[in-house]
Amino acid sequence: MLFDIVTIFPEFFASPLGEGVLHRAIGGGLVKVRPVDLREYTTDRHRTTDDRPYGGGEGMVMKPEPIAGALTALQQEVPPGRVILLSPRGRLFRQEVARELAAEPRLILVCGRYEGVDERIREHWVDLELSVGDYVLSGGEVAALAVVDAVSRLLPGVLGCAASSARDSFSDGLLEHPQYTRPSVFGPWPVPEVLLSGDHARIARWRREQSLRLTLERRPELLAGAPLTGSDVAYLRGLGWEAE
Ligand code: 9D3
Repeated sequence: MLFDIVTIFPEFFASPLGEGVLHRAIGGGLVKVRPVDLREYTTDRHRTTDDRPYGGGEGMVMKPEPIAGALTALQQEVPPGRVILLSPRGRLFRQEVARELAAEPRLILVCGRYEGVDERIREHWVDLELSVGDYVLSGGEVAALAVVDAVSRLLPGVLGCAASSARDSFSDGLLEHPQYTRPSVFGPWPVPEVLLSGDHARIARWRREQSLRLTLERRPELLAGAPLTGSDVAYLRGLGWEAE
């Protein structure tokens, strides 16, 4: 899968793409990431990418011509990519969106800066607008990295079988159960006895109940979209859960 990232900070991506799972996926040829320097598509002496907003007001707006120039050049290549604008106004990027995007051969991610991009880019060039959450970032670059990372780990071969993304939290719609490793007693704190019991059915049930309890406590809205068994529902009701 190919990700093109249109940005005024192409160097931003070097270190995150040079470590860990993404680094190996790129090295193995499963993922290709190309930061595209927006300034290469400016035509003035100062390589200007932003300008003042019509109508007045604070801050600067990204000019349309360099972005349109970059997208025109990129879309000459085969296969064409879906153009995604990272923006605080976008659809919330969730695991479900990552799964949809993992089916594409190519994504072109456009990182905004300043107060935003000229609306005509959104209207005529952008296929999908994504936000990574309700907090203010300095620009789309950190969000673009989140998209590249979350989508890449869903591609066949990127994770080993042992780490398969099918077992990730969120793939079953619940928060993950607590994990422990050695030592079995750390200071005054022992590992829950059930995990040392060797009783795999009991361990599985304990983990499921922990997932359900944590999800009810911290993210109860997730329960409505999670596939729950009859015994899950019984357990949750015992904790006072009332499904709508
Ligand atoms: C003053 C109004 N602000 C909108 C909330 C302006 C503004 C703030 C920050 C406009 C752009 C930005 C830069 N942020 C992004 O480009 C961005 C973002 C984010 O800030 N939060 C969550 N997801 C994303 S994706 C791109």
